[in-house]
Amino acid sequence: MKIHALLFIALFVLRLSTQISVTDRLWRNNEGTIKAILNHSFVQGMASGDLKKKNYDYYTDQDMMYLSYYSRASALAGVKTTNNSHFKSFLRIAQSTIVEREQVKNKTSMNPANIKYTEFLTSTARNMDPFYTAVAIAPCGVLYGYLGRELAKIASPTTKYMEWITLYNSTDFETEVKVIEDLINDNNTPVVTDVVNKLYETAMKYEYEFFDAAYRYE
Ligand SMILES: *[C@@H]1O[C@H](CO)[C@@H](O)[C@H](O)[C@H]1NC(C)=O
Ligand SMILES: *[C@@H]1O[C@H](CO)[C@@H](O)[C@H](O)[C@H]1NC(C)=O
Ligand SMILES: *[C@@H]1O[C@H](CO)[C@@H](O)[C@H](O)[C@H]1NC(C)=O
Ligand SMILES: CC(=O)N[C@H]1CO[C@H](CO)[C@@H](O)[C@@H]1O
Repeated sequence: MKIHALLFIALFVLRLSTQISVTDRLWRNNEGTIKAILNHSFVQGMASGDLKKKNYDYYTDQDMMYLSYYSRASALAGVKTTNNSHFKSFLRIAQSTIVEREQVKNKTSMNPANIKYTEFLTSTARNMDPFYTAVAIAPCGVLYGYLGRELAKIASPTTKYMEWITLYNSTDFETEVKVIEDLINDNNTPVVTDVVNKLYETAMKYEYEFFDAAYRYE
């Protein structure tokens, strides 16, 4: 009787744990970094409006340069995948992040945090299976959706950064993020291995450094 009860509980727990998607699990594993990003003066400064315009402009330029690599990493994963549904998703992500030349004002060169992050994305896309590229590019989108929603709740109505907040708080952006999450969750590799965890964690830490570098720019 007791053994049956234990077995039942064990099966129930197993079922519960498998119901958590891979992306939710990765998110939970990185909550410390995510909270630190939300609390960062750069991010909070966008909501309050206290962030200096000079730092925001610098960030935007860095972000455009970043996206041009992000877009190519996704396209490369698309070229490598043999699954047609994944192929479409990767190309959709690549297409939606294409940066036009005039969008990069290029008053500055890429900072070390940006170089590190984009080299990480490029080498993941070159050297690993497409699934791992999906994991490496996920934190950027998932994080921005979260920041958009959180900042929308606390933003000063007069902040000059409302455009950024509404962009990432939008349902359109949420739909784009879902494309990336589905690539990960619909895969035949539903377990969070050390490699998967490390890729996600690395990208999330680079997200922190990216905001931090823009905040420190003088
Ligand atoms: C939040 O940021 C403030 C100021 O930047 C810092 O003093 C504080 O330690 C941070 N809190 C957390 C939980 O990261
Ligand atoms: C954020 O999104 C929610 C849900 O779509 C919406 O109700 C709210 O008005 C948005 N806020 C801003 C500042 O964009
Ligand atoms: C392609 O991926 C989709 C979604 O993950 C899956 O449902 C489908 O079975 C895969 N197709 C092949 C041929 O592996
Ligand atoms: C559009 C453009 O001129 N981009 C340049 C910006 O600066 C980096 C170096 O930091 C170049 O690699 C880009 O070509």
